[in-house]
Amino acid sequence: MTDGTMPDRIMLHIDGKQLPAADGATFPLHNPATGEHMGEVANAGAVDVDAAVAAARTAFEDRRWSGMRPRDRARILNRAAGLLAERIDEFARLETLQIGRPLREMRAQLRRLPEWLEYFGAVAQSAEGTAPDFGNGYLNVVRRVPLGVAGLITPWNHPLLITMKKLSAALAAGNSIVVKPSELGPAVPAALVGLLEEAGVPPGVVNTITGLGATTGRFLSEHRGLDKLDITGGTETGRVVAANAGRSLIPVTAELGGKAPVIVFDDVDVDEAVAGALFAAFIATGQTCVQGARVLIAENMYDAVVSRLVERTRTLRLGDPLDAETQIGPLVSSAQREKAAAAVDRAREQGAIVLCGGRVPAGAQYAAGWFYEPTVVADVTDAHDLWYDEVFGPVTLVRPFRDEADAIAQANDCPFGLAASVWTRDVGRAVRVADQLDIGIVWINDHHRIDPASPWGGSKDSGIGSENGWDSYRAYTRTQSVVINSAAGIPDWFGSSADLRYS
Ligand code: TXE
Repeated sequence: MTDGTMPDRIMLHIDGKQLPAADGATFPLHNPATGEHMGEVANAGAVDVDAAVAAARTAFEDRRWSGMRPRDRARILNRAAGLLAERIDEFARLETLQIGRPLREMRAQLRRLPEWLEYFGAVAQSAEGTAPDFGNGYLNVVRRVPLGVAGLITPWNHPLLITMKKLSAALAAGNSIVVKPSELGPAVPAALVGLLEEAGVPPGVVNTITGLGATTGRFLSEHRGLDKLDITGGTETGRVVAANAGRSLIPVTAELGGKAPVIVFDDVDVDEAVAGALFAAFIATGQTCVQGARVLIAENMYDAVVSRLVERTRTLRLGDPLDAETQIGPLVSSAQREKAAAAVDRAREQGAIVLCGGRVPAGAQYAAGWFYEPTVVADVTDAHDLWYDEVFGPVTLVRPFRDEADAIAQANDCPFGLAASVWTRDVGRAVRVADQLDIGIVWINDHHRIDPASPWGGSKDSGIGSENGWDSYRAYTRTQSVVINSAAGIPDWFGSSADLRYS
């Protein structure tokens, strides 16, 4: 439970109980806008991870949740959706305090989240098995059964949204869960467990272990008591977690980095294209895996779009993320700001031109937080690091393209393949371009849009599998094939008259 103020202590939640780490270890949580120390977070060690996995295993095996009818699970998930809807403002405030994203963004995002619980509750109720034709004398029933215990490792950039995407599919399918939220955004995922239990999810079914990636995250992903790993994070972390899943021979879903192109054709209005590019590039201070990080513009309108984009980028309002007028908050941490600043400095060194931003803003109000000006970089070539590397901050680049084929080639020239947006009024062109992009999510005349029913995942270094939709529900189940002999007598293979059905 929360009233929107940050608790002094964020605890582990294991088997329905709020607990400190067994060895009492904690780590501090700082407000990224002010640098203020907000509280201490329990730092789970190996013993705590074992306890959380064991609680989830017991809950799974005694069938307190997995054995419930999908309809009854859905009823509880719907109740949780109702409770969450009542607490959006408190949760949004907590998200803003811990990660520095403007409150108006957090409110808009969190208002949608009850839909994930409702959607996956409905999926669970309508999921059906199959009955393949096995041949005469047999009935084959293929059921979908939950996997068991799922380990969810979540990041800081959308702490509740990403936890919710994974958790609602996993829970609806009947699994038990251990969540390891990011050390930079643990408060809301931790508060969510209490809300789920209040709605009727039995204790032990959802457990939260807060802690650092290199210790708690590693212990969880190496744990042999899991049946599935699901991570959103950086690509290198994803490789480590996927390798651990491989060692345990369990399935993994990984939603990792991105470098989304925003492809602007010359049949769109300059102001609309610029509004789209700003939205793509600077929501969440650019800290999203689908950030519009490469704005590719038809060469005959390049100058017009770039000058308007720079003009509008300069007017974005940086400031206190709790202020309703603020459009750009701080970055989440000093490390994240250093990463953005280093990427821009390197681009400068390599010959790119910084058109606006590219520095820490001046002013006393920014001194204590991790602010960085929204930045637009031009003249980036494919010999520059900025062309390929994910910055994960308020930095985008602009580059012209000659024609449709050149736009597609530039968009695909990327180690990542998570998302893209295509801006054009020509339907045929939109379809042709989408078809040739090796990219998991393609928006036409929009960006960032998400729905619980719509798959979310990428190709190449952007990960494996997808969140949302039926596929993600199925990825939290496995098949069990039940083959029923319907013959009148039991066959006797080694008897005097072997049954020909076996030959
Ligand atoms: O992510 P990490 P960080 C990218 C983005 C960002 C970079 C680093 O480019 O700059 O990653 O951010 C846990 N075993 N994205 O350091 O470390 C960690 O505790 C198991 C993209 O915050 O990948 C956290 O819970 N777990 C992205 C989660 O992994 C480990 C979102 C993600 O943290 C672990 C965030 C380990 N060895 C960052 N090491 C997106 N796709 O949206 C860390 N973790």
